[in-house]
Amino acid sequence: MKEYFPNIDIVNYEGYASSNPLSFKFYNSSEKVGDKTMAEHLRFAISYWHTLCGTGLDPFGNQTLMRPWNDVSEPMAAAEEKLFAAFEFFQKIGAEYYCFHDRDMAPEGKTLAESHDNLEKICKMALQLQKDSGVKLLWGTANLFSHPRYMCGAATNPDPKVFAVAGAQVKKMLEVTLMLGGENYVFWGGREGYESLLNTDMKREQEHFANFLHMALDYAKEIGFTGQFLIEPKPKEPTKHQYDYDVATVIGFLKTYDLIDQFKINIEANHATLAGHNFQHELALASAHGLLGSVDANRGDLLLGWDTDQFPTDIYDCVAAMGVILNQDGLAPGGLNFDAKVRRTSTDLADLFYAHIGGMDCFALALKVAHAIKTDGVMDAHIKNRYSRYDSGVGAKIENGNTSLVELERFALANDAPKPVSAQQEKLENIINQYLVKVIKSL
Ligand code: XLS
Ligand code: CA
Ligand code: CA
Repeated sequence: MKEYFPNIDIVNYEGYASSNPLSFKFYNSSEKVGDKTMAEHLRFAISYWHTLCGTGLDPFGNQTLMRPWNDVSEPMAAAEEKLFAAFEFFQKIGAEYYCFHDRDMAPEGKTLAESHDNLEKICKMALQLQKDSGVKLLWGTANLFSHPRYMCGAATNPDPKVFAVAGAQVKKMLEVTLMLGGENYVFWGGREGYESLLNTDMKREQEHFANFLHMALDYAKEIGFTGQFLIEPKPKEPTKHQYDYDVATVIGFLKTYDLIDQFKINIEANHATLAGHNFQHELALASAHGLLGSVDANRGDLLLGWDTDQFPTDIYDCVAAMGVILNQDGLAPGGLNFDAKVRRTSTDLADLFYAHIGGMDCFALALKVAHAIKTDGVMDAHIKNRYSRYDSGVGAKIENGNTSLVELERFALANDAPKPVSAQQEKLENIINQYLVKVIKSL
C-alpha cells in the first residue's frame, strides 16, 4: 500500500510550548477532564468529502489542490487509492471517527445498479480498514444534491421518478452504514427547497419529504439499523430557500409530521450564521428541546456571508459550544465532525494536518475552559438566581399553569410596580475571559 503522507508522522500531544507545528498544543486524547477523557468528550470525526475529495474549485476558478491519490484515471482504482489515503490520514491525525456521503467514497456508475456495486465494493474495503485501524464511522449520508437529476430536489422533486432514485440511494446507504457500524445517519437537504414560489407547491413538497423520512425510518427498522437519525438544518445554498431552515424550523417540521421522537439535529456552525443566528443559539435551542444530536464543527466568515466551511479556531465560539454540550452531558452517539475545508490557497498536504490540529486544539482548550466554568458553577448560579422568582408564589403558579389573567390582574393591582433588575451581561462576559486565563495559566 502506497504511503500518501510519507513526511508526516502520527501527530502527538507536545503541549503549548512546542515549536513543532505538526503536534497538538492542547488536545491530549487520553487526558481526563472531569470523569471523561478528552477523546470521549470530543468524539472528533473527519469529513471524507472535504479532506479527501476537496479540489479547491470555486465558482470563479479551477482546481488548485492536487492530491496524489487523485492521480489515477480509472474511477474505481482512484476510489481505492483515496480510501487508503483516508485511513492513513485518520490514523496519523488520531481521529476516532469519520463521516461520508455515498458518492465521496465510490463513483456513480452508468446505472443505479452499477453505483450500488461500486459503493458496496469500496465499503467492504473500508470495513477491513476500520477493523485494522480501530477508526469508526460516526455517520453516513447519501449525496442527493450533486447529480443533475437532483437539480429540482430529491424527495421534494416534482418528478416521482427522481424521488424513487433518491429512495434507492438512501436504502443502499442505510445498508452500508449498518455494515460499517455507523452510529448515526444524517439527512441534509441541500436541494430540498425552492428557487421560486411561482412553480412550487410548498405543502406537497414538505409532505413528500416527510414521507421520505418515514420510509427511511421503516427501512432502518426492517434491517436492524439502530443508529441515531439526524437532520441537518441549513437556510440556503445551494437552494435559495431550504425547508430545513434552522433548528426552530426543523423542530416545527418534525412535530408536524410525527418525526420528533425518532430524529435529533446535527448542527453546523456555518449554517447557524447563514440563518442569522450564532452557533451557540442553535446548539442551545436544540439542546433545550432534547434534540441536540451531533455537531458539524466549522466556522463561516461574517464578511463573506456564504458557506465557507473554515476550520474552527474561534475560542469564544467553541467555549460557548462546549458549555451547551457539557450541560447535556455530551453528544454521544453524536460527535464533533470537522465539516471544514482548507482554503484553496492552502495547497500542501501538510495544510490538511495543520487545519485539523488547529480545530482539535481549539475544541480541547474550549473543553477545559467550559468545564472549569461549569465546575465552579458561577454562570449556572447566575441563571438559576435570575429565574428564582418563578420558584414560588405567583411565579410558580405561572410556571405550573395554575393561574389566570384575572388573578394576575388582581396581583398586579395589589403589588408595587416591578423594579428593574440588572441582567449583568458585562459581568458575565468578563468571567469568560477570567476562566480563559485561569485555564491557560494552569497548562
Ligand atoms: C453542506 C452540508 C453537508 C452535510 C452532509 O453544506 O454541510 O456537507 O453536512 O450532507
Ligand atoms: Ca454539514
Ligand atoms: Ca457547510
